[in-house]
Amino acid sequence: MAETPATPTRAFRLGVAGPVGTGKTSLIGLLCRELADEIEMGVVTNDIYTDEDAQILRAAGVLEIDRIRAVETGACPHTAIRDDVTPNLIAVEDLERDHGPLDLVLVESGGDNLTATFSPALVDAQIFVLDVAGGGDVARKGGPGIARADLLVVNKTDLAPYVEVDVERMLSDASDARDGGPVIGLSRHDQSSVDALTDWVRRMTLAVREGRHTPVDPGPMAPHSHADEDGQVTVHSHGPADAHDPLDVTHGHTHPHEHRPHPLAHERPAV
Ligand SMILES: Nc1nc2c(ncn2[C@@H]2O[C@H](COP(=O)(O)OP(=O)(O)OP(=O)(O)O)[C@@H](O)[C@H]2O)c(=O)[nH]1
Ligand SMILES: [Mg+2]
Repeated sequence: MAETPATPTRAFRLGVAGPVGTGKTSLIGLLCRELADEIEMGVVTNDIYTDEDAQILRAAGVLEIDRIRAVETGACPHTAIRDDVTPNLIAVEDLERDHGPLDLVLVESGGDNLTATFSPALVDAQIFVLDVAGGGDVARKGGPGIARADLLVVNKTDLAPYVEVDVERMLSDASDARDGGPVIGLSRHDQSSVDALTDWVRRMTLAVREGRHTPVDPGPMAPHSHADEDGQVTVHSHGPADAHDPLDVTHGHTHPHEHRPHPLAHERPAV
């Protein structure tokens, strides 16, 4: 894939966000296992205080160890993927310098709540991951990631019978919440669902490579709270990525007002 004349100067950056424990690292591990023989890949993980996710992926042996890099985000995992993306951009660029040319760099956000969205300044497209264990209603409840990520994955469908979730219903609710945007039900135990995911990633990688994909901002996160390292709980919101003044170091943390969705938020990607 790296030999095509239309090869862009940098890799396709694909973000993976979603609530804690829904299976973001597992999904990235699956993609590495399935695709690393055909495309050149790298991974950047974000954890609040550790590099645990990077270590899990390295231990799984799905990718050369040095192609998996960790960013420690500090108290608010959203900031690192939305407001100050510099540490992540540096990690991606270091990967490309050390192992390039790469076709695809996967960036995992720190797991948090339903509100996480990547800035288009960091990624070209994003996957939002839910799981059936979070409840069949979650997809219907919406949020910027559920509604407007480039792909919504409903993971761990194998667990549905144990948590009494009707997967078909959850998928159709998710599709409604996304105005028909792509939704994939996934289980690592169901190869056809893994194939659907890898097909989507292949098509998106090609679309980015051929200049057919325009990055879309799903919109800002809802106001939310975090306990800081000193135990203080701060409520804050993150603004539209394109409106962020990089010189304003207080942005998003001292004025907990809401922002309107980005004007491009309803455009659909090419695939
Ligand atoms: N049954 C089942 N379990 C899964 C599947 N995918 C992931 N898991 C399990 O879900 C748990 C959480 O998976 P992770 O991949 O660590 O989730 P995560 O979203 O990266 O978690 P954080 O980074 O901590 O937010 C692990 O125990 C996985 O083994 C699946 O398809 N089926
Ligand atoms: Mg993880």
